[in-house]
Amino acid sequence: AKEYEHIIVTRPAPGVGLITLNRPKALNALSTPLFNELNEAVAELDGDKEIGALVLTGSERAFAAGADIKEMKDKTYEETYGNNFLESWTKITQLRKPIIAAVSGYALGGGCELALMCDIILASPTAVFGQPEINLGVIPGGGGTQRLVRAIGKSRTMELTLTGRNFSAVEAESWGVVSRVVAEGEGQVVKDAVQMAETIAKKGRLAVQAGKEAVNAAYELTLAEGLRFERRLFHGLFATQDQKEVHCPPGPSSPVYQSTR
Ligand code: CO8
Repeated sequence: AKEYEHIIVTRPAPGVGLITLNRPKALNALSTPLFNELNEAVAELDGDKEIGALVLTGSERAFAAGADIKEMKDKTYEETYGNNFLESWTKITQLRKPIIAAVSGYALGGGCELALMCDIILASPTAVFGQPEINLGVIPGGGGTQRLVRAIGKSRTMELTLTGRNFSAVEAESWGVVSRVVAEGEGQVVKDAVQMAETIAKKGRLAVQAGKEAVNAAYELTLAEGLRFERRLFHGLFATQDQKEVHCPPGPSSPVYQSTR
């Protein structure tokens, strides 16, 4: 496997790629060099036939404590607008395969936004989310205001964006930001995320890709358009080998489901 400076890429289970952010001294602060590596690793895993799902994680202490304040603080308007700063930080949203964020510790600012770019978020009880950008005289720039509104509504998003207060794993779960909070314990959130990724990796690849595409379409289309889009993808899956291999309802007598990937 390729060696990177800011991330570690491993394959902890069949069909699963695990990317670990690895800037421990800076609590995984996000920078353009880090995203260059992340984008390269994600593109490689997305194109790898052996891989069916990805997990993105940080350390016990921090998923990511936001954009690197040291890199950002002296930037000018000309540099940010002129060079479309952050444009390369959202490539992960173009991934075809599912990606699960396994969040432990701080997921602040860009860290929270990076988790929100993933398809599923699992949180450790220690997870702390927040959009503290207002304290730095800016606002979220990686989709926080938009993705949070869709996840938790306007009033809560306004409160979080305008006060900059953090929110806990329990709040994140009760609001639906994360799909669940896992049991306590070091490494537990990564273990659970890898297990979930392994489950997904065993399903028919085209069906998984279509499922992700359909759910994401719900963010952008009207209900009528979304329903038609879903139906068309559903119809299309009847052309796949995977669909032909499942003949009867699940149960003790059903044939073993072999995905063609
Ligand atoms: N950038 C750079 N370095 C950081 C960052 C950061 N965001 N966060 C922490 N660090 C560094 C600290 O400077 C410190 O380094 P050193 O030891 O060299 O001084 C080290 O990490 C450890 O941090 P602390 O000593 O502060 O650790 P504490 O446990 O006392 O505090 C906190 C942890 C509460 C997380 C604290 O570090 C903190 O408040 N960090 C900043 C959080 C923040 O404001 N983040 C938002 C940044 S703005 C942003 O993200 C814009 C989003 C852009 C879009 C991104 C799209 C994906």
